[in-house]
Order: sequence, then C-alpha cells, then structure tokens
Amino acid sequence: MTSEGIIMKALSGFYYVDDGQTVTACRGRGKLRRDKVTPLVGDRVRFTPLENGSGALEEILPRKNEFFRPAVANIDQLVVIASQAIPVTDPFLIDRVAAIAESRGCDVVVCVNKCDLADGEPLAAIYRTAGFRTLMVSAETGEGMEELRQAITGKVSAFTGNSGVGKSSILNVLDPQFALATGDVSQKLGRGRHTTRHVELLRLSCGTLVADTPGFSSFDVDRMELARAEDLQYAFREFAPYLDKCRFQDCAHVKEKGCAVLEALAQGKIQPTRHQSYVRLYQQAKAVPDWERRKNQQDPSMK
Ligand SMILES: Nc1nc2c(ncn2[C@@H]2O[C@H](COP(=O)(O)OP(=O)(O)O)[C@@H](O)[C@H]2O)c(=O)[nH]1
Ligand SMILES: [Mg+2]
Ligand SMILES: [Zn+2]
Repeated sequence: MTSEGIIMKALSGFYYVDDGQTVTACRGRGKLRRDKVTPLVGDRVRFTPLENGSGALEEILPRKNEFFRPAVANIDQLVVIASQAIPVTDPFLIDRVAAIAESRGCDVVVCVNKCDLADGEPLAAIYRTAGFRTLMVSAETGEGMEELRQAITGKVSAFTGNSGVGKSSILNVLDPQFALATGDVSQKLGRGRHTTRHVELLRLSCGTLVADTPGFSSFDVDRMELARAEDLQYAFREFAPYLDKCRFQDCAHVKEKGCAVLEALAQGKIQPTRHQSYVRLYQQAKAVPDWERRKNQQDPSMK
C-alpha cells in the first residue's frame, strides 16, 4: 500500500513527507535517480511506509510549477520579503524573482519588512503602482502581521528575499512554535550566525503552508531560470496595456522609436526601477544562446 503526501523538507538524503497525519522520512527509490528527477520541497509524492518507520519515495506527482532558487514546487504564491534597512534590498532582486514567478503562473506578494527601522513606503509604492499586492510589516513590532496572515491564508506560499531581510523572523511571529533560527549572532556560543540553510515547508496552526528559504545574495546569477528575452515583456504586468501599441511589432521596449512602454515610462506610468530591471534581465536573457537554455530546461536540477 502506498500513501500520498507532500515533501516538507529535504535533508541529508531524506525527504520528509507529510501525509496530513504524520511525517515520514523517506529515501528516494533508485528509479527516481535513474530518471534524473530531483524531488523538491512542495512536491506531492507517493511513498511506501516501511516497517522501521521510514519510507520509500516512489513517485513524484505532476507539478503545478517549479522553482530552483528557492528550490520548491507547487507554490501558489511567492512572498518576496524586502527591507529598507540592514540590508537595503536592491529592487532588481525583487523584479527578477517576480518575473520568474509571473512566467510560471505564480502570484507575487511584496512585503517590506523592518518598517520600525526605515520607512517602507518608497519601496512599497513602486510595487503597489506596478499592480502587486504590497504589505509593510515589522517582525520586531508586529506591525502588518495580521494583513500578512490574511494574504497567505489558504495558500501555499514561499518566502523569498535576500539574506537577512527577516524571512525567518516573520515566520516566527506568525507562529512562535516554529522557533526558526534567525540571523542573530549567538553571543553565548560565539559560533557566528544562525541562519536558514535549507528550504522547509511549515504548517501554520490554521493549516496554511509556508516555506522558509535560505534566501539569495546579490551574486546569484540564475540566468537559466528566465524565459526567452522575447517573453520577458509579459512577466512585467504593468507593461501589458502598452505592448500592442508600439510602432514595431517586435519592439524590445529597450530604446526603440515609437515604443509605447518607453512612452509610459516617460509619463511616469511605469516606475523607472522596474523598467531598468526589465532592460537588465532582457540583456541577460539575450546573452543566453537558445541551445544552452534548452539543455538547462531539460534538467534544471543539474545546476
Ligand atoms: N529591527 C528589526 N529587525 C528585524 C526585523 N525582522 C528581522 N530582524 C532582524 O534581522 C536579522 C535577520 O533576520 P532573519 O529572520 O534571520 O532573516 P532571513 O535571513 O531573511 O531569514 C535578525 O537579527 C532579526 O532579528 C524587523 O522587522 N525589525
Ligand atoms: Mg532565514
Ligand atoms: Zn516597445
């Protein structure tokens, strides 16, 4: 008899599968390795419970979507956590991950944390104007936490954002039982920073699933995750009203004459940082030859 469940965490060769009642540590069958499929956190899977209490992972059920940074599958909504103080989030990081999410049909919420330290409004305004659901919160004071809770209720969300913005801290406020390691320097042990090192799905007491992820640094270059340069325009939702109004049908919206996107930018209808990010991503995507992209899309887990 096999059971069905969801992978909550992958650690040291085990996949921790939650079937709604218990969590079983499973090892992947050789078949999975031979087929070169890498199970991801968030995968719905079939497994065989073994007598010793562990399990054997048999099959990964079809994915709704998949991400490689963070490495998660079947995500309804990416919650991009940003901060305007220690660290200051580069909007490009938000735009890149938001574009990847849009290209995979995954919703995006932008959440500016540490509002007790710095005014989140300038950054929040950029994303509100661009049409994203945007929140301003503080894990320190609890400001905005109820709104965030509402935004994630009933959905599978992954928290992403650059290291140190407060992903784990926010999750700890949402459910103190998590007791996730955060970036505090441990003074007693003097072992440096305690931070998130792996992706983990967590269940809030209301049943909602949220993933804590290690976050990314500005140096990560995951150019392979991007769509073709020509498709990138569709990943910037606020460009939509202008795309069919450019003079040239194959307009790249970078510096072309008669470009309606550039016109909207000049009129302040599109935020300058959003367009700058688009151009940067467009040039990055252009630099990847098609053959290389195809090769990577066949087996992105090999990155
Ligand atoms: N002042 C302030 N500090 C915060 C806030 N959220 C997180 N921090 C601190 O920022 C550091 C990094 O937080 P952490 O949750 O580990 O970030 P993560 O890497 O995104 O998971 C820790 O020292 C937290 O205590 C906040 O809203 N306000
Ligand atoms: Mg963390
Ligand atoms: Zn154009």
